[in-house]
Amino acid sequence: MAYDTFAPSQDLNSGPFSPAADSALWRKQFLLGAATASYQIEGAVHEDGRLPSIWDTFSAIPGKVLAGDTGAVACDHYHRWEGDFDLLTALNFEAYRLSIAWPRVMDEAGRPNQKGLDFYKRLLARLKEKGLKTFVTLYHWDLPQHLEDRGGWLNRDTVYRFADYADLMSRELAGQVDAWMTLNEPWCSAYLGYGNGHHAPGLANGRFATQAMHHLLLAHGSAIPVLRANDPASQKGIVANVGRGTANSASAEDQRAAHLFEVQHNAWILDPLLKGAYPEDLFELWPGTEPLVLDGDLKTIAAPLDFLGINYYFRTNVESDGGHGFTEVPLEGVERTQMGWEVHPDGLRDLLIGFDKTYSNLPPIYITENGMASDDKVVEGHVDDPQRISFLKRHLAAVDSAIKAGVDIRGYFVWSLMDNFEWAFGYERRFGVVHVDYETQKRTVKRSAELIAKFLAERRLRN
Ligand code: IFM
Repeated sequence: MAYDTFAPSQDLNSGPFSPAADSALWRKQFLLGAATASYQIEGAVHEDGRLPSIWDTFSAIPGKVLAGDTGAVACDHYHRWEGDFDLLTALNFEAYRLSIAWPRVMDEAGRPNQKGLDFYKRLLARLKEKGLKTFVTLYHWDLPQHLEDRGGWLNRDTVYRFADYADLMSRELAGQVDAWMTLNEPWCSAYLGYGNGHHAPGLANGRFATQAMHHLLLAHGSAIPVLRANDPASQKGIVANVGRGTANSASAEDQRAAHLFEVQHNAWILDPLLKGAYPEDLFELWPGTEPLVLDGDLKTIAAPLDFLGINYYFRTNVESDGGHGFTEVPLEGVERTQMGWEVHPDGLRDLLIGFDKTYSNLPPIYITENGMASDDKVVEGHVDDPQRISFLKRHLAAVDSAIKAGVDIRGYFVWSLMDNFEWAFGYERRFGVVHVDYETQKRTVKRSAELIAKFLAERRLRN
């Protein structure tokens, strides 16, 4: 597929990674970190008692992942984490977001796997020694396969298993975690995993998607009081990926289509979390897919949050499909990334300001992921990634303008610390600020990371 290319200007290529002088990003309290996820970096899928996850199963099926890639080795972070953490500090990051692999820490009977627990204890202890804030996601898509064999997120029992898992982890890791996130991007787990089958476990049924979403959100809501009881000093939240939808024309039908796009991508998750109800429009879009909701479920889901994690990547331009839905109309001549995703920083600002208006109880926000993939190459020991530098600058400026408009945003995590297993796209798509050579596992700091490190060093001196 050919995408509109990005032409780097001298300024974007080598200019300072410096927010404006009056930017909130200079404040010490605004956290700047890097994010990763277990299955995407750890590898070591058969070591120390780790059980198979749905991604081991799914990626082993021919045709599901580009080039037949799997997370079996990934960045070999399970063995190389010390060096990776040295990079984190060399780059002056102040916070690190990681996820725990559920199949590494619990066996089929729900008993702890000590070796798996010890791995994460060592990681968190080292991060604390280095003075980094620790943000820990409990579920970043690697469901134990034995739970999927019993219906996965379609089975209400998985909700209770998740609460047990949250209980174990928060008892074991209490005091080592600054912020817990129950789920990463339930939209992807539900829609891509059970609605269109692009992700594990690969099921494709609209009714499954809404039921899986309900159970995911219920698992989140059931875990929050458990986390509060076991680890009271930490913050508790959830991470939602949000999408900006814009209308292809000013017609009422296309405006409605853009609204429905955002209902499907954002309100589907944020309304139950923050209003205790699913948006009615959702079922206009997908008639007959209402999930089975038991008394009290929505109250559980709407448990108060200490923060909301927002992941943002791109905008989608849509028009009415002539019925109750929308179809994408890709814009011509716009800048895109290696994923084909449009670069649209204003979408982030507009969504943040919109959420602040829509939800009177919107908790403080962390941007828990933002970044882009490019086809980065090591040339004479260096990786030039001008588009990423420009992308990050513009998205940080969008965050800053949302803060200036009154949105309470406390931090930003770049996705990702290093190139990694990009799910159905395997290793081809490189999101890292550190390059990984998958043959040798050599890490090379990209130019974008050098500039972030410079900015953070300067900020440290000023504060
Ligand atoms: O790599 C993913 C991550 O696991 C979840 N959020 C989006 C990223 C880029 O696709």
